[in-house]
Amino acid sequence: MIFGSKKGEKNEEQIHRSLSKTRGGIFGAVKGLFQANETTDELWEDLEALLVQADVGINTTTKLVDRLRDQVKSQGIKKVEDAYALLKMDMVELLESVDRPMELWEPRLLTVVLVVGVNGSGKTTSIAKLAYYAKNRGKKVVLAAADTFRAAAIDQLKIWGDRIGVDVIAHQPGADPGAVVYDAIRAAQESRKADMVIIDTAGRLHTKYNLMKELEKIRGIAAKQVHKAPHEIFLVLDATNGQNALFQAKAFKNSVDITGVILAKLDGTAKGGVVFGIAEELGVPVRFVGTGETVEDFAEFDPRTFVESLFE
Ligand SMILES: Nc1nc2c(ncn2[C@@H]2O[C@H](COP(=O)(O)OP(=O)(O)OP(=O)(O)O)[C@@H](O)[C@H]2O)c(=O)[nH]1
Ligand SMILES: [Mg+2]
Repeated sequence: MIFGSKKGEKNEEQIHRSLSKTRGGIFGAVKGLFQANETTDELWEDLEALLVQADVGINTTTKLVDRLRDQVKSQGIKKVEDAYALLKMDMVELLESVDRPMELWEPRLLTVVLVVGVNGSGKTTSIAKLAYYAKNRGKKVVLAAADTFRAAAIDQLKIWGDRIGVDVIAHQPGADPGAVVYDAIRAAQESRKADMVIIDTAGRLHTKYNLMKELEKIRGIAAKQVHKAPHEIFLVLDATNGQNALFQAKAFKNSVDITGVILAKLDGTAKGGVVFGIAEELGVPVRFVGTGETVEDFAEFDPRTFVESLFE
């Protein structure tokens, strides 16, 4: 599978494999629409219905379909297959329009990554995957167990840390998450001589207000210790949650400056269209996708690979 992305063949294969349900289902049907003889109003209506069904979201669907219809008209496109090629191009363009340089791999003394998201979204697993991915790229990683709200969260992160051979800095359940972050950054700078700190945070507190205040505090602590930290704030979303994931994302985005999305459980959905809603409605790039339950099931997102894999 060579789509020509810069992220490598293994990466492409993982994205492709994780989209098998989506490809076999709704996007297979989208492809089928373009086997018609001509572009008709019915085609546009069916396309709209399928994209909404695929979790692309009404606003984003309307934009994509209106744009395509206008292009077909203004460019005098007659062949349905040309319209199909244009749809794919528009989809790639939409995803690329929110792309920007990733800070994660920029050379600096210490990179601090804050990971946020509601409980159950796949946050802890995604953190372990990201740590493992970075480790395989030669980075020394320290994990900060700053979800102190639930004892199980600390244990779970420690288990992952053991499994992938990455140090976890943790305090007791109920401890101040800010203190955990402070210690983790110090340990990374001093005893551990690490390149990257990845911070796990609570997904739920007594109130949403408390949660957002806590994230703000953690952010402030990191910023005082390390120049321009946190360098990335990744929001983990569950792809199987569709429009609900987008709704959650908006709530987080209003409080913290998310720099990218990690879309977990892409393999678990037959829809996959939420990626377009994230780009269009959040204006934030998807950076990584979770493609299964093992620590290796993780890929760097690439717009072209993603769009090609929806159909082919
Ligand atoms: N198939 C699949 N399952 C995943 C993926 N990522 C996470 N999971 C599963 O989703 C479940 C929840 O993942 P966690 O990482 O524990 O999620 P969390 O957000 O930390 O949830 P809490 O338990 O509330 O802390 C687990 O059973 C994971 O194995 C993925 O990319 N694909
Ligand atoms: Mg967790």
